[in-house]
Amino acid sequence: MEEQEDPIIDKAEMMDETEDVQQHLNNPVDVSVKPIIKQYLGAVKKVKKEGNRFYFSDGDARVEVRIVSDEIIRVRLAPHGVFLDDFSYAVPEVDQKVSVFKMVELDDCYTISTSTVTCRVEKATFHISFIDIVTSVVMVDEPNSMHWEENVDFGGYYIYATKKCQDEENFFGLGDKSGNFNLRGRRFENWNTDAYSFGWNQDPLYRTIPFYIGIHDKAAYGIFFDNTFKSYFDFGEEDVHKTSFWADGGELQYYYIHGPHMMDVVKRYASLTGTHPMPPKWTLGYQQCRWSYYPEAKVKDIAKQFRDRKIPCDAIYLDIDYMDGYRCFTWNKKYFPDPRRMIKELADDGFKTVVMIDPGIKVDDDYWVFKEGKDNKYFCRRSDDYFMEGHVWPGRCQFPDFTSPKVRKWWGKLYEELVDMGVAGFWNDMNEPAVFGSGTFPNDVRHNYDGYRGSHRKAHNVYGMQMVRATYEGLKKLMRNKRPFTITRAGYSGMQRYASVWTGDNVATWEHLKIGNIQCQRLSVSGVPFCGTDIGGFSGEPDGELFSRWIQLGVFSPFMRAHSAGDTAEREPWSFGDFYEDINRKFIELRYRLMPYLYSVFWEHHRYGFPILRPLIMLEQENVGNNFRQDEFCYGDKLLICPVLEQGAVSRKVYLPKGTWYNFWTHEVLVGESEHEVEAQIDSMPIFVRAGSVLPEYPVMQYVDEKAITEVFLNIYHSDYEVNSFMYEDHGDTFAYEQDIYLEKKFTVKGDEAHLKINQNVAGLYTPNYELYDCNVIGVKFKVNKVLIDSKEITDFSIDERGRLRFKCNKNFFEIQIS
Ligand code: MIG
Repeated sequence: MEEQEDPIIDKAEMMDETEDVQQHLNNPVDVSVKPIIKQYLGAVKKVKKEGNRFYFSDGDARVEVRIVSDEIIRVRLAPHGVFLDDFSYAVPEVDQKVSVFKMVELDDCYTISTSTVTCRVEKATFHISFIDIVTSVVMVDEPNSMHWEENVDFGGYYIYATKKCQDEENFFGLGDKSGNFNLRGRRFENWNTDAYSFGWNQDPLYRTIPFYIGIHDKAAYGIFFDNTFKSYFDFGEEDVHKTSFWADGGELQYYYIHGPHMMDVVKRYASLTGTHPMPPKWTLGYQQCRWSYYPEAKVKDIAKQFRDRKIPCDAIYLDIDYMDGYRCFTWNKKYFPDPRRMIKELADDGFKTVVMIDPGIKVDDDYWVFKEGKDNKYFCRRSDDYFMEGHVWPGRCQFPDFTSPKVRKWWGKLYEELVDMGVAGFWNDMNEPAVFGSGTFPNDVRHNYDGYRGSHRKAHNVYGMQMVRATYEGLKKLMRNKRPFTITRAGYSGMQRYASVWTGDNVATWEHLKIGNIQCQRLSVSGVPFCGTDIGGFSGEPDGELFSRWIQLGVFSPFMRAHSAGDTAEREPWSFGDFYEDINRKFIELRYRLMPYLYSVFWEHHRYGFPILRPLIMLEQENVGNNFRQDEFCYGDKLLICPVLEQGAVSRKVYLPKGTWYNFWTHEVLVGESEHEVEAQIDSMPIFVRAGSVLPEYPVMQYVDEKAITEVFLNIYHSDYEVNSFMYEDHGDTFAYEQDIYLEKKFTVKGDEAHLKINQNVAGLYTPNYELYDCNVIGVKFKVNKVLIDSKEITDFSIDERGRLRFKCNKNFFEIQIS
């Protein structure tokens, strides 16, 4: 943080903090007699600057404007002058690098400007607006925007903020909603909920991400309302001219995040809340789950069928039935007499074992986990000091308070035996938290909240995130330098630092295929990259066609797992007969072929904050007016995916964004900014590759790292304009990348009617084992005479039956020239 000179604030009186607090304490609000009244900010009377924070006061209430970075500004409100402790589970560190900012007092307002944004505070009305210095796009408070109501039931305040909703404005984000991608015209609630068999537009669902992106006049900005209480967003539903957000408690605190591109906003939100660590590479493989595979013979049979049928698969899941009476961290010895041996045998065959762990701990004095939790007072208690008890799978249960650092530490260690046995991944379910009957905990349950104590009203939405955080942090220690793999159902902003997510209990319908497709895109732009749906649908029965279409989409879900409820018919890739089995195999194989690309895209997320899935509007922000082609998206920035979501479809309409695109299957070249009807028989799905891409490909394997790679295919797509591609490589399962042990390769492709040039730039400390690239150059526009690799002519090239120019070259090449 660079210290700034205090700007001159002539007329503003410096405020005396102690006096303010004292005044508030002397006049406590008597909630028993006071009717609910909305309270508003008066005119700005005092201003004070402290480092990168500016305090504005109307004499009683105070507003803090904090310059987080050149592009992020945080606003907080203290109704009676006293701010809450500055603690957040979402944002580990508020301040980022700030270069220069400056406050100026004008007749009617104060302005605080960084190099990109001006925040303006009106003296008379206390309205706050943000003006993008480059595009002049604004986000403006509505009259009486920030206000509050005393909460007579619980104490504290209901807090509100209202902004102007521009005529042409559209809204995106909020992570876990099940309707159209564009949120305009709708109101939402955030309260983590076990939403079994949820439907289109059902709200709330499992996760809370109080972050949205507004776009108008072709420019985007973001608002992150970092409040864990039950919160609400209204995007012009109640009043088409207003956007509001409010919460049932806590502090009115939000970050304004500057654009102007949606990608900028998403990346900056990631700079606040973090990105997903690099996952173990095998977790990008296909994963097979069911409620539940048991006993051991069944698990083994499933594994064997994958190998016999040559359908790649990396993981098999054990749902709750592997436990002894649903007691976490135990085994049902009847079903699994020797889990260590079984896990080893599965591992020898290339399968990782992933197991379920729930938060509910069975009340049973003979059960060590319960006893430890009880003796150490790790379980949540009610306001009258009785334990919070509820029924879940094991029967009567108590629940660890994961918002306590001590409890998290304990919980993390409980995984020791499972890790030692070789379990490779952990699946945390029911952590909304879900309780049979009542749904969740009562509001009065108390939580440690990392020392900032509070009731369940404050802790509910972070309970799941703190559970999986405890899991992740514990595993990280237990596994030494290996990458843990965790999956969570519930979460809050920032959960991506600890876990992947699945979208919960969806349904085997075509509508749910559509919901899931949008949901994953929405999670992606809301900071949660490693997401996927239960392929096939959790409840209900898909037919072969629906299952295959879901597998096809699933290839392009960052997390690819088939799952189904116990009362449904068998649900493996071969369950629908040979015809569909072949289609499913072909697409699961595609996932493995694309592995080096998928892994590189993950790195781009981890390192630079790019989302993995990029909705079409992220490519063409000008097309946001409606839900235009919300079913298409890019995986990374090279592959455009157009899933088939209609029963019986044999073709579909696609829109290709700006640029030149190759049909992945046929290599046909199409020019963008146009619509096309493309063939999409059941054994195919339209995929397009951006011209100029270098798409690395592995040979098909039955599981990740089955065989040592001896050659990597490079699919090089001719382009008339210069295009860069990236490829990332590392050990695949360690944290060595944090010590910079990885390789980042940059390929540049540029061609014309007579030439094509491919450059490679390699940076980093990792050395892959293979020596060669098997190059396939697609779309060369001329008859090839000469191929030069680092200025040396090679004669060993050919044109194959599909017109591709093929040759091998050393992986360290610098320049390939084709003419
Ligand atoms: O009450 O563990 O969403 O994936 O198979 C149901 C059994 C509990 C809900 C999860 C689902 C899982 C199931 N669980």
